[in-house]
Amino acid sequence: MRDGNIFLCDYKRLDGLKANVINGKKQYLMAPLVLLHKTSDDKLMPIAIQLKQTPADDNPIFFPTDSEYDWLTAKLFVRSADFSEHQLNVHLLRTHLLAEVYAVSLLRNVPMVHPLYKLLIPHTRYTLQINFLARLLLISPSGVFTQFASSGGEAMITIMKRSTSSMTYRSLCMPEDIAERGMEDVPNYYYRNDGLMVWDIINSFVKGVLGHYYKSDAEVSQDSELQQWIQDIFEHGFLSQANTGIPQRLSSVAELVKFVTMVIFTGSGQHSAVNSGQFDYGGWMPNNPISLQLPPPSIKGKTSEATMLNTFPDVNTTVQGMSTMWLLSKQSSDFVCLGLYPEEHFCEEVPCKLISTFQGELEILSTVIKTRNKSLEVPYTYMDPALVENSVAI
Ligand SMILES: *[C@@H]1O[C@H](CO)[C@@H](O)[C@H](O)[C@H]1NC(C)=O
Ligand SMILES: CC(=O)N[C@H]1CO[C@H](CO)[C@@H](O)[C@@H]1O
Ligand SMILES: [Fe+2]
Repeated sequence: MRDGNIFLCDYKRLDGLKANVINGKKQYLMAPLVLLHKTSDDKLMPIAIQLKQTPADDNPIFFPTDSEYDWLTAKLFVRSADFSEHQLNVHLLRTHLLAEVYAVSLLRNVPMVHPLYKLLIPHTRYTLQINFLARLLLISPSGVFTQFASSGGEAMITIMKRSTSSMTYRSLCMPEDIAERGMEDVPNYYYRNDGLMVWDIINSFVKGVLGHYYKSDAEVSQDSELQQWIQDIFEHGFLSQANTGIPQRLSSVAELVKFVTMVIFTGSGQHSAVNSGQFDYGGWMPNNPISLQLPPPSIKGKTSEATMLNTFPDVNTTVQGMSTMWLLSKQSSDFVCLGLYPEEHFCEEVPCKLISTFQGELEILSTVIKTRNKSLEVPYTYMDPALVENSVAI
């Protein structure tokens, strides 16, 4: 621990929730704590799992040295908790719904001739449409998530409320998020390696474009349309909670550049990272169960292959999860990749040159990632700029 080799993954947001009823059967959703060890051969391995938050006699701490099915079952409940945390907080709230907030505020407050509009509008493409479909087909009372996920229905509302309360500006800015979570030095963490490079490239581009139009901090402070944009975001996206750290006003070019970088990164690299691998990692149900239908063992030594199979969701529940993840992981036929601006909102020389520099840097990064991938047993492709979409569109 002193060497910083021990990590904790805490699903506390799922504590005390009422799980769904599926096919007339009560389902089970845990709020696990997982300890991970960074081994000397650079792997991050789970070494202890406690499935409920409060220590108790009927809440054993599982170890890899327990029986095969005790340890497997404990891991299943962790992966199922991760399904809910990932889909509702990481994916739906922190990319889809935030992207919608940024887009709606742009449409409400910023005129088409404004440089912020020209810069951001391509990064809002299809976001309102896909969120309309997600509300209709996934989280409505008859939606796939509501019907087939252990956290569907009542639990979902509580998870969304808790997730909203836990949102901070720092956690949305990748460099700060990585530092805050102590993940700077974890080996083979390609999400971080690739994501920080994508962040930096977006940041230089945004700095160039906005620096061209705003020559001083005073010009930022005095731009009433820009100020209305951020105020609307603060009020309706972050419920006027100052402790989120979300700016209520933008008073310098640097603050503006950082916020706009976060907006573009959230809709592009971050969404791709949390969206495009859903089927790769979740299509195999035991790695990401949408629901589980037996309680976890409360004492050790009672599990078997049969109890594990009975814990799995029904086949007709599993296929609903699989097919949704398959659909959402597909690249759409009219995909526009990060940095392409076919609508040509900008026509002046400086921003046009900055766009072509941006595209050149993304292309280099794409080559670097493809080369790196060649030597990986499991390639990490989700932040390859050639595969990242400009906006939250699926
Ligand atoms: C889904 O499968 C379960 C378990 O096999 C079964 O009881 C239920 O009737 C099935 N539901 C539908 C809609 O076919
Ligand atoms: C998108 C991408 O670059 N994918 C490549 C990653 O590396 C593997 C080799 O391990 C290639 O097969 C992929 O095409
Ligand atoms: Fe998505």
